[in-house]
Amino acid sequence: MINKVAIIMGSENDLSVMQHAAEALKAFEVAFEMTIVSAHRTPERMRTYAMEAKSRGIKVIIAGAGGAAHLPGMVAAYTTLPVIGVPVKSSNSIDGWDSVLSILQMPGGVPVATVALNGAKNAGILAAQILATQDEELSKKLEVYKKKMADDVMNAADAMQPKSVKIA
Ligand code: RP5
Repeated sequence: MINKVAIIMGSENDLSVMQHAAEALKAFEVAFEMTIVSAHRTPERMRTYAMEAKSRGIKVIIAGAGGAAHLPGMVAAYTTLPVIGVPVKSSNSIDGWDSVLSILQMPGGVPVATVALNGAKNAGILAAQILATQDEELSKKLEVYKKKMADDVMNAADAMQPKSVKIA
């Protein structure tokens, strides 16, 4: 099976956040690969990885990084694949805003679809939704997922409603 999504991260220490993207993709049975690609510690690996991803069959790249989080933007510079950026609150983050703004504020021309701080779950779901534009079976799985979310809310709302009290 060809991996359709690549999950990359700047450090093994990002894994506790980035694994949520992997879990989302697993839930929708989307084949993915996951590895460490550091923009500043392995710049040549980053360049090669980004340039070769498309020819290997990858359709979407999810890239997570913390602090001065340049990995998603630099990967986006080397590929025409959609790149989803996950700002990670890491050991070198000030408060997380550094990672958010580093990934979010890409100059015009090189987009990175940025999710919330530590929002790797949404990155996985968004990657599945991008693939689902060309995959009706996957689209149906996403519809089921959304329906379950709505059902869960309605069940919680029902449980919250005060039951009528019988007065003796
Ligand atoms: C970034 O620096 C990584 O994405 C990580 O979030 C952060 C800190 O890296 P480590 O020092 O924990 O390896 O490149």
